[in-house]
Amino acid sequence: MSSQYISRVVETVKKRYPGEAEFHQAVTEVLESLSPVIEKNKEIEQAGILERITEPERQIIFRVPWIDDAGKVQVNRGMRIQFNSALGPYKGGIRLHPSVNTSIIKFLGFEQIFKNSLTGLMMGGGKGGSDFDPKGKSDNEVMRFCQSFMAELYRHIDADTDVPAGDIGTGAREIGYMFGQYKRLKNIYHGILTGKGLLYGGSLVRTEATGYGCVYFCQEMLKDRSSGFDKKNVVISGSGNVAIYAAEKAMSLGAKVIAMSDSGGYIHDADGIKLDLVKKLKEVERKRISEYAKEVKSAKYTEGCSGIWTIPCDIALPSATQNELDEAGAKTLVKNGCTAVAEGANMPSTPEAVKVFLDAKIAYGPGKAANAGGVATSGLEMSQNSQRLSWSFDEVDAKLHRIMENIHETAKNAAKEYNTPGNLVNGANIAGFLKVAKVMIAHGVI
Ligand code: NDP
Ligand code: 2IT
Repeated sequence: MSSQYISRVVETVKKRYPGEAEFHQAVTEVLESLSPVIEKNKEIEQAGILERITEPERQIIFRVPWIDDAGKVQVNRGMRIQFNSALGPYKGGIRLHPSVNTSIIKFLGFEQIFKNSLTGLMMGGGKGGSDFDPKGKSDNEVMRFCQSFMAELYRHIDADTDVPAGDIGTGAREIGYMFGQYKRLKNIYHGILTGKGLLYGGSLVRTEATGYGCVYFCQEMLKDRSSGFDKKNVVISGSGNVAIYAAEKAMSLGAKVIAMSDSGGYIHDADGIKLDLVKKLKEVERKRISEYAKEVKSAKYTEGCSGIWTIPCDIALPSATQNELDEAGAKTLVKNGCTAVAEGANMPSTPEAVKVFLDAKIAYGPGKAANAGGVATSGLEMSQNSQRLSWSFDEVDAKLHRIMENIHETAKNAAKEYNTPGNLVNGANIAGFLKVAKVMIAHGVI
């Protein structure tokens, strides 16, 4: 009965949004976990919760025209998907990457509903973005794009309505330009974005939060196996915001990070990655990771991304992008002795890869649980903005740490309660979903 309900809703989503492969993947993965919950709570089907939770409350798609440095008019497509506001204002990042389309933003927005629910903070789920590519653009071009993007988006967001933040391609620079344009258009100075600079309302630890949080989550999984990060070899894909601070925290706990990557390829440094150099290359100079191997003798650069999973390691933290770790990669990781995978990125493992990890019974933390530290700290930034106060680094870090411990505990307990002990995919989906479903029922059919 419950599985018929689930297949019916999955089929409706596929029919309504043909060709949106990533969105279908995310919906299927979450809904397939929910069968025992729907069996036990009949009012979920009666209230049409699955039909409603898979349909965004609002989708805004808009033109973003801007003028490049050569004086030529460029046009990108901007969007914001306000997916679910049962638990609070829509909350989620803005992705700037040429691959952005409605499927990608919808999958991210859908995942965000359950992730935000797991944080225990009052935030709904949403996501936005554009197919604009910040790579190779001048600061002025990025500024003109961000101003044009916000010239439409400002109508649809507010501190208690929808609060965007960073994601791939959107960092401190882009958030600054977007904040400035919002303030100018609305003549209001308040927390309409998170990930803001520390001088204008940002929170300490937000920059580090997703990476640190991912490592805190992984630590909890390892504790259950009487293990930890000390002296472990760690492979991290990506070399952006999430990857860099996952590496920093893993190293501070005694691990050796031996590989990182970007969309061009990966570096393997058996002596341990020199993170200061990665930060300089990526955060300051915006260069390619291949430059690392030119400066460090012990490092080898290999073109292409998927090979990174062939490097033997104890712990893998995929922190670049969706579907970057496939079945072959997962099998190789397990064969080479990897005992823990915690996802810094959103949906980096394909469904086949997830199955390999679950079947092998290694510690596996899905993105919506393991990378929730970023949005959780965004929630803390919103709290500080509302109070007009700034908390210290240690205070925010301690709160983040506690939230990640709680998410792990919550997912673990839900997995146990619904008869799949140790399966944090089911646990995170069930726990994240139940809270939203109960509130949607309380709010009536809207
Ligand atoms: P950044 O833009 O800072 O870095 C992204 C990194 O991933 C870069 O190294 C980039 O390489 C690589 N990458 C991006 N797209 C691809 C691709 N198609 N193939 C291979 N590599 C790619 O983004 P973040 O670090 O912020 O985001 C990384 C992941 O973490 C994303 O999945 C994001 O959704 C997720 N996430 C981010 C949070 C945050 O707070 N920032 C919070 C929770 C999750 P290159 O430079 O060559 O493009
Ligand atoms: O995927 C994510 O959780 C983010 N990009 C962060 C969202 C946020 O609002 O901080």
